[in-house]
Amino acid sequence: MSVDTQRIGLFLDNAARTATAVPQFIGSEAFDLDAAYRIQQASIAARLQRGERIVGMKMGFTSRAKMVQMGVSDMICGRLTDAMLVEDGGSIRMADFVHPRVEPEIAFLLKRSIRGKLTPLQAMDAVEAVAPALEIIDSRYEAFKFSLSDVVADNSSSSAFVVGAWCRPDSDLDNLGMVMSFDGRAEAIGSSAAILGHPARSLAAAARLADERGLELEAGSIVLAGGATAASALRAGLHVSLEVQNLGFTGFSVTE
Ligand code: OOG
Ligand code: MG
Repeated sequence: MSVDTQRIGLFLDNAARTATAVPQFIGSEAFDLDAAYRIQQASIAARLQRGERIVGMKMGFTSRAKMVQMGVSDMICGRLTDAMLVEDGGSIRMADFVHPRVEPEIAFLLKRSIRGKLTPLQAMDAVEAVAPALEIIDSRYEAFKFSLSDVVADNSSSSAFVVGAWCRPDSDLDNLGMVMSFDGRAEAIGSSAAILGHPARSLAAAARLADERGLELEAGSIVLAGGATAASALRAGLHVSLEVQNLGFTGFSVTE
């Protein structure tokens, strides 16, 4: 059975652009993971055609909390574009999303391209800076329900992200406290250790996934290591902030 990856890619891109929920691909419409990454590529091509620029990659399902929340158990990746980047302290509009959620993450900035099989230490060697980050995920599927292939096709729910001030990568990242707050009250508390035991492992996995899927992770790219806790639903009026021990703060507001 051949899958029309181009058509589905444009369909999902349109769902994202118009903030419209769509049904999952089930039964005879279902496709495998290879097709899902080709669909993701087709949806990204549509963004590039509109003038967006790739700025990096996000890793998904790198913590148990995320895997359990979404009922999947494999790591995935998605692409980040400049249009998804929200200024630190800036705001997003609920109207631009279907049913957005937010999760606390750690971001890496690369000074060299990485690709293929690397140890976490080798991957860290290519890091220019690290920062606290909040990822706003927004599945285009109804009720935020999907199979692994569905979510990969939907660019792994990428929709927006906020990155705090960059820090030198010398502080050890292996067990940093992470507190995500809603209106100043702790909403989710975790540790960077929740991300594969150490976020550098997620970076090494990103290099491997990029290689497997023919993607580039060039110098200057941002890599989001994956949510350290389950994601929380957003609503208009909220102010969201994240403090990561030793790395500092980031945050944003939500309007209607
Ligand atoms: C898929 C994206 C997963 C993460 O950090 O684990 C992800 C989703 O949960 O909708 O971004
Ligand atoms: Mg994420």
